[in-house]
Amino acid sequence: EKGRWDTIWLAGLRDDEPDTLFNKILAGEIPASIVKEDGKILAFKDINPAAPAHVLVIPKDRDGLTRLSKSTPEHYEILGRLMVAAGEIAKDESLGFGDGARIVINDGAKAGQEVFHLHVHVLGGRDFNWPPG
Ligand code: IU
Repeated sequence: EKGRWDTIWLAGLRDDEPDTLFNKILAGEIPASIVKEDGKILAFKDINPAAPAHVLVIPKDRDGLTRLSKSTPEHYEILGRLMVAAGEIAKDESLGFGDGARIVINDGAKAGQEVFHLHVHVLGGRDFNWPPG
């Protein structure tokens, strides 16, 4: 079976950080419920949802983006794609989103980041508090 890497040009060439489990999802080696995909991004349901609707949006090529604070102007394009995809998902009623979503990036372990492959959390289907915990 063909892996998802097939669509990724120059994948990982600028990135020598350790792989994460998200690479196995990208490779189709562990199952994920995929809700959106194009050549650059993948969105899938969080395996341990923190809200009735909880989707993660990731770049297929991590390209050094273990966390958001590693981003540089070279990442403008992929970061825009991630944000637009997150906004589209956030209004998708078929996924359980309604009027309002919490869109979160945890940057670093202290902020709760566990998987060091940049991901945008799109949470919905309930009310959210501010400030976040
Ligand atoms: P965090 O921002 O790094 O804490 O978020 C990681 C998320 O990835 C967390 O919500 C996990 O439930 C989720 N996740 C997943 O959906 N599938 C996986 O195989 C793994 C983590 I590993």
